[in-house]
Amino acid sequence: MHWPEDVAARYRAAGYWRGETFGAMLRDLAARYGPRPALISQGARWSYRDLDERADRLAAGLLGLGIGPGDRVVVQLPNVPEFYQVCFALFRLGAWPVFALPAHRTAEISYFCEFTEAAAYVCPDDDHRAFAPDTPALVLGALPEADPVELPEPDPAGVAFLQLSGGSTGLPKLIPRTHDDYIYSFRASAEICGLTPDSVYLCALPAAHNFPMSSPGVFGTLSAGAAAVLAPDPSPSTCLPLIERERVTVTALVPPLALVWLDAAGAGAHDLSSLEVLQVGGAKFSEEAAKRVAPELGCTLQQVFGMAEGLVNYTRLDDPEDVIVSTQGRPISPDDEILIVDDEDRESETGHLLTRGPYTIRGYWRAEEHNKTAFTADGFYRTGDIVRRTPTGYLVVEGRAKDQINRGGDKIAAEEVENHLLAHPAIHDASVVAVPDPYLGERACAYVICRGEAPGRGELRAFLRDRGIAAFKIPDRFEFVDAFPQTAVGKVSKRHLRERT
Ligand code: J2J
Repeated sequence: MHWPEDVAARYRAAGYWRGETFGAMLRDLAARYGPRPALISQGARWSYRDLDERADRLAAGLLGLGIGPGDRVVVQLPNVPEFYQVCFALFRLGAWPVFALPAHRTAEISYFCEFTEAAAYVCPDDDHRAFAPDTPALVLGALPEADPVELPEPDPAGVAFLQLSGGSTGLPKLIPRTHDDYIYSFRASAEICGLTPDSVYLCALPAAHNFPMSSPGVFGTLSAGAAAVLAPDPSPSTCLPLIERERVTVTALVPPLALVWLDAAGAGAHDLSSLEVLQVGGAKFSEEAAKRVAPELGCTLQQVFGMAEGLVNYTRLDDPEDVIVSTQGRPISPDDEILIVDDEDRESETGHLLTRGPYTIRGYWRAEEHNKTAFTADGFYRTGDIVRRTPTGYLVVEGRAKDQINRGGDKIAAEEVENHLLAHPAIHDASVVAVPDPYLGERACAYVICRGEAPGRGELRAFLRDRGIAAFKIPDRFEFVDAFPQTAVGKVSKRHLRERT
């Protein structure tokens, strides 16, 4: 699962891995920036010192409940300061947050709790307890706190948390990130994004997602001594007033939200003059939309092409306009290795993106079989993305080989939804594919072969909702067919299905 020792030694020698833990980082930040604002939400303003002290008190409270090094704790919280308090408390204990998204329901949460043998589930309210009835729930507003205690320092080379993979398989995979590798990725990101202690980052996307967490996200913001403003939702009606009030300098969006913001900002009701950088990533941002950002919002666009498994690419703030609008950027690190290959793993101009580097995992957690195909023998991660590299080393995302739908940045593993559909007594077979959509980029369409009479579409939606899957995974469309087109080797041809729509 980890990097080979000689490679790790190289990353340390190069200064990427500094042997620093999250807990020590926050201690150091509190010493340097104590009274300055770290986290700002609608109801609260926490200084660096507040965050540091609250993390200590919560760590002591959790320890009192028996939570300790290596324990897994599923964390599902909205964008509130307590999210980071929980993270840092667990980091200090050496316990691992397992990051769930707010949209997750029983199917996902119970799976994470069971698969990770979680010691606890941190959730926003009592209603959420039902998602994981067998795991002790810790509810926001009643988190256990106690007088701080001395704790041993966790190993900086060890796992800090498990991040969620976008996934393409029946069950979501978990991504082990270490203190060393993750801290490097967001410190370097903060530098690329020009963050200083005077920057103000708005976290509009769900805090648990890798993009607003680390690219540079809230962790990168804190590492720079800057302030992070937490928005309860990403709508322009919530966020534009926050930008005006808190003088936000940088924020991150997925493409559909960027479109909505562009339209809302055009009305001119809010002073957005503080905004210097708008990051857009998570799904392909069309060149046409990208060209609107600078003139209409008066800030620099930064395209971000990243993944929770590691590799993150950015256009640089001083790149020429045509590079910013037409590419998805270049890697963070000089030691990010990029390979572009055809189906036979031969180097190719356009093809599958493979990558290896100082913050890209070498294997998913407890997924030995899957790792054999998701990684090459020499440790490259097969991203499942189809890219092209420009002569100056920038990547352009051209498509995707993995069996996934990218619904405006929300990732849906086709197989996961197909398995749920197959549980319906009237469904003989199901195949879920992406169909183009002008707003979301892609939507999900389920092709279904029924036994006898087809159930109604409303019934199928209700069925999936009752199975307890996140709402964004429920297909936007259902098409009933008699048979699926096949490939030469007799598999379902998703390419032909996509072409039907
Ligand atoms: C096209 N596809 C993109 C882009 C991600 C920063 C930013 C995003 C993520 C993220 C992240 C894309 N254009 N600009 O973790 O730190 C698709 C690719 C990629 C997958 C990863 C970060 N930006 N994608 O989106 O783990 O298919 O991470 O492999 O959720 O999103 O999804 P995820």
